[in-house]
Amino acid sequence: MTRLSSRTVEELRSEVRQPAYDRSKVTAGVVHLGVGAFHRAHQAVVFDDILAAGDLRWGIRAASLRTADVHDQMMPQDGLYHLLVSDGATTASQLIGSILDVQVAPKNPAAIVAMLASVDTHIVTLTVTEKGYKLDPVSGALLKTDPQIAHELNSLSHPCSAPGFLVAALAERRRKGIKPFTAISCDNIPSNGRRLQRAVIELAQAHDSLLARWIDEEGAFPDTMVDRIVPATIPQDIAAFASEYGLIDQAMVKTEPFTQWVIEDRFCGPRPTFPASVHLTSSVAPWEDAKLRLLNGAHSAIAYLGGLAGIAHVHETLSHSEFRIYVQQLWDEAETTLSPPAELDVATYRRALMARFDNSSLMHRTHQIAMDGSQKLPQRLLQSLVSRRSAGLPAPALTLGVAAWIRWHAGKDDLGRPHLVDDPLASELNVLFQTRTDPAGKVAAILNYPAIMPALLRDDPIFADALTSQLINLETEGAMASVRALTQGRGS
Ligand code: CS2
Repeated sequence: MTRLSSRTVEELRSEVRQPAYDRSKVTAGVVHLGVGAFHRAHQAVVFDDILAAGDLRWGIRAASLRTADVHDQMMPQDGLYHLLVSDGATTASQLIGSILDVQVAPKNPAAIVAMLASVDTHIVTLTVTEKGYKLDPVSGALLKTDPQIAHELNSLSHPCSAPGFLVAALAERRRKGIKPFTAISCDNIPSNGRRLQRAVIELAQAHDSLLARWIDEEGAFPDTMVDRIVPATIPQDIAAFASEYGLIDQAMVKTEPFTQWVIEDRFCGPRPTFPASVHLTSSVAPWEDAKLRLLNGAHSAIAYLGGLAGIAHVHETLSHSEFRIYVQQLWDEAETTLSPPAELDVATYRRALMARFDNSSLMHRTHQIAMDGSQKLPQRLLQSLVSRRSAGLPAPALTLGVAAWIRWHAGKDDLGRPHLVDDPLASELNVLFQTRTDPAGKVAAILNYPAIMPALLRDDPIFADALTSQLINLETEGAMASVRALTQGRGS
C-alpha cells in the first residue's frame, strides 16, 4: 500500500481537508522541541491554520530530543500527517502540513542549535513533558545533579536537554547580534514559562553571567495553558486508517474536537495573528490551575484507581457509576481551591469535561496517564490538598487519588496483573516503598519525601491518618470497592 508523502498526496480521497497553502513557499518561523502526538494535534494545527490564513512565515522545524522514532515516521512523509478528530460518533480527517523538518537531537545536536539560532526563528515551542525541564517539581530549582544538566554545566558544545539547547542557541544568537526568540512552554506545569525561564537562566548563569542577564532582559518566556486530549497513536490506529483511506500514514494522530491554548501576552519579537482558538491574556495562572486541578487531577486519579481496578481506558472507567460520582466529588473538593477566570463557568466546564472523558473513540489508556506520576502529582492533586487542608477542610476524594498513586508502585493491579511503573523517580520510590511495607510506614515515607510532598501536608497528622486508611482500604478491598465506599450515599 502507498505511503503518504507530498508526491502521493494527490491520491487521497477528496473528503480529506488538504493544506490550503503552497508548502513550497512556507518559511520556518517556529522551532518545536519534543515533536510527540500532543504537539502534532495542538500547536502544529494552530500554525497550520495561520499558514492557511495566508501568513507563510510560520512553518515549523521540529526536534525529537530522545529517539529517531518520530523522524522515521514523519520524514518519509515529507512531514505530512493526518489529524483525526472524533467526538465519539463521527470522525473528520485533516492533512496537516505545518511541520517542515524533524531533526533528532542525539544524532545531530548542532543542527538543532543551528535552527534555534537562525534569524528566521522567532518562536520556540516546547512539549518535553514535566521531567524535560530538569527542575525539582516542588522547589523549581535546576537539577544540577541530573546527568544531562551536569554534562551541560560542564560544556554546552553538545547539548542534550531542552534547557541546554535553548541556552546554547541563545548564546549563539547573542554572538551573532540576533535578538532572542520567544520560548513558549506547552507542558502541563503551573507557571510553565517562569519555570522554563528559571531553568534556562540558571544554566546560562553557570557559563556566562552577561548571557544570563541578556536572556533575562531581552527574552520572553510566556506562561501558557494547553488543552487537548491526545492519546498515543497505536498500530491498530494506523492499520484502521490504512483500510479506510487506502494510504499508510505512520505519523497520524487522533484527538477530540476540543482544543484550547491560553498564552500570556508577552512576546519579545514577531508573532503571527493567532486564530480564535488561541486566547492571549495577561494572566494564565487561573486558567492553568483550573485545568490542572480539574481535568488533569481527575485524569491522574482515574488512571491509578481505574488502572488498579484493571480497567484499560478512561471512558470505560467512567462507565461505572461509582467512578462518575467519585470524579464529581473530586471536582467538588478541587473547585473550592480555584479562583477561576471570569470567562470560565466552572459548572459548564465540568459538564463538558465529563463528556470529553466519555469519548469512546479516543481509547485513552489509563496506563498512559499513569506515567510520570511523581512529576504530575504536585500540581494535579497535592496543591488542591494543600489549599483544602490549610482551610481545615477534608478532602477524601483527592486523598484517595494520592493513596492510589502510592498503591500503583506495588507494580500490580487488583487482579494481580503486573504493570510497569514508568517514572523518572521509579527506582528511588521503589526503595522508599520497599523499606516500609505497612501502609502507615509507606505514608510516613512519602510524606517525608520533599521532592514530591509539600511541607504543609507532611506536617498534617489528619491528612496522614486519612491517607493511611485509604491505602489500607485499597490494599484490602481493592480500588473499585474503595471508590464505592467513598461515594456511597452520594448521587451523580
Ligand atoms: C493527561 C494529559 O497523560 C496525561 O497525563 O492527563 O495528557 C491530558 O490528556 C492533557 O493535559 C489534556 O489537555
